[in-house]
Amino acid sequence: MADAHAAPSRQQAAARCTFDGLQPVLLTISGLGIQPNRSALDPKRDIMLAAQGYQFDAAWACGRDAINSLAQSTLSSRIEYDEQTHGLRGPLLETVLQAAGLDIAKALAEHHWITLQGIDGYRVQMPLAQALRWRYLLTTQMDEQALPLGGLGPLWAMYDPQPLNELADLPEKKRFAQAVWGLYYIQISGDQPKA
Ligand SMILES: Nc1nc2c(c(=O)[nH]1)N[C@H]1C(S)=C(S)[C@@H](COP(=O)(O)O)O[C@H]1N2
Ligand SMILES: [Mo]
Repeated sequence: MADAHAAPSRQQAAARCTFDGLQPVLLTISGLGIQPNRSALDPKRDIMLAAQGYQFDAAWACGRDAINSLAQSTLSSRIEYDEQTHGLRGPLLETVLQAAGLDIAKALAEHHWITLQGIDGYRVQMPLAQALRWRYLLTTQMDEQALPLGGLGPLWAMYDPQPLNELADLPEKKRFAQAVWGLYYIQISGDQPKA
């Protein structure tokens, strides 16, 4: 699954993922195979991560410029909120995981799991293989407008349910249960995590 874009994306994102204090971190990724650029979760500062039961010794974190520096993809999908078709844009989940140093082929071979955590406490857990097959887009824009915090953003983990067999029989509103708005944290684990 690793592609030709992996190496430049990784360098670019890593270079731009310096903590100069000017850009808030939008996304933190921890777990097996992630190449960290920040230290352990500090329960006195990482308040929401701690409140939602997480802990880690190290993690990769990045701001908006790093996300926007990655190869961008688009997705045109009906969305359940207004039942209209919209154009979504952002990097693929796979691209972001590569930027965070994950060796995708190795993680797949080892049957790793992924957790997608939203700011409101909602989370989705599935095998990494499924998440990549679903081609999650870490959506930053809808119809050329940045997704706001307090709305669906700043990151919305969205997929196109249309080609996915396991979702095809569900009523439209039920097809988006695994699309996490307000995504701010991703965890990679070796086994199915505790729900
Ligand atoms: N962050 C977050 N994402 C979420 C949810 C949620 O409660 N919080 N609900 C999920 C479910 S079950 C569905 S059907 C769709 C739409 O739910 P919503 O109206 O709560 O956004 O978003 C999904 N993503
Ligand atoms: Mo739902």
